[in-house]
Amino acid sequence: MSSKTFDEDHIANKLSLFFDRYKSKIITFPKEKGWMTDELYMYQGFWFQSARMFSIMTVMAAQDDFKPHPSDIYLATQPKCGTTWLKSLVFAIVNRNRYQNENHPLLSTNPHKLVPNIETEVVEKIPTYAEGHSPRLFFTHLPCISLPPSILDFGCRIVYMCRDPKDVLVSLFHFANKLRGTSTGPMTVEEAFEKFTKGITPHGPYWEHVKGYRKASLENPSKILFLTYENMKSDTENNVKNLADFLGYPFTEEENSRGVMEEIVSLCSFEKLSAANKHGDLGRGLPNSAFFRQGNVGDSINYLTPEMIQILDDITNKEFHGLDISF
Ligand code: PAP
Repeated sequence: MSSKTFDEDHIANKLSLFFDRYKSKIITFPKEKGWMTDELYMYQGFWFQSARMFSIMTVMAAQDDFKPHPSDIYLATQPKCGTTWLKSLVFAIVNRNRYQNENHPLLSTNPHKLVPNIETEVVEKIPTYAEGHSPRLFFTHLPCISLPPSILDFGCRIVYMCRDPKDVLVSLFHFANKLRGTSTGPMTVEEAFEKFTKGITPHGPYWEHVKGYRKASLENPSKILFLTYENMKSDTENNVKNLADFLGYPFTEEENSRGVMEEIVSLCSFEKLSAANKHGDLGRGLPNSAFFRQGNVGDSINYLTPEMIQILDDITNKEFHGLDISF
């Protein structure tokens, strides 16, 4: 008898259905060796994984099958730019009248389970948080150009968070090595650096992904909020206040007097969330703890050489010139 659960069977069937649907297209795409999976495929100018839930297949299925609503809120990042933190903050802000702090879902459930991803929503069968909630809250790693078009046409609100590419590289390097099978063996920092600078990362090139959302946010600031991990770290309270205003959930005077915003900041802190996610997993070999390593700014200095840092800073300065992005 199979040891797999019903949901795993459902997911496997859905993924194989998508594989049949898209394989004739996928085999024509450029490919490169991946970080965590065998291959990355280039589609619409970006690299997508060949397997796992965030893959070229679920990206294409999300574009074909996902149905946005005008009132939806979308969170977007590249991997390792603060996804888990952003999901928890927005979930806590939007649902602050629904849950009490002592039995808040964030203290027992990984933020990735609380805010569904549009790439995986088309695969999962289990009812998600989004069902029966208005506004629906979704997350995506998709680049701006690859979003299902009605998200932008409807003028849905989007919150994008990016992070200093040097720290993204190092965070991704650790994450990938945690997830790589023993047969593949760990990758070296040099390998990771080479891939990253060439733009070969899941959902990369890093710089193109950021530029797509940055330009869209400059054109439409009332609909697309652009945040950086570093700024969120250095001034969490002001950022959370702005985030609540942008989402249409401003803190009231009465809430301010009760310190509700400060409670949300504390609930979503690295310390609280990492303690709540010490055990358990998201299924498919992904431990909850893999999303909590250090949560600091500037850890890259401990892994990258001064030459590597200089090269990455030079690329970033050139690519982001005139876009008013600083870390
Ligand atoms: P994902 O895109 O794969 O979901 P994501 O959450 O963006 O991953 O990245 C994890 C990073 O966010 C880790 O960074 P590090 O490797 O440099 O330490 C993780 O520690 C950090 N992180 C997770 N939760 C928080 C938090 N509540 N506050 C600050 N940083 C956090």
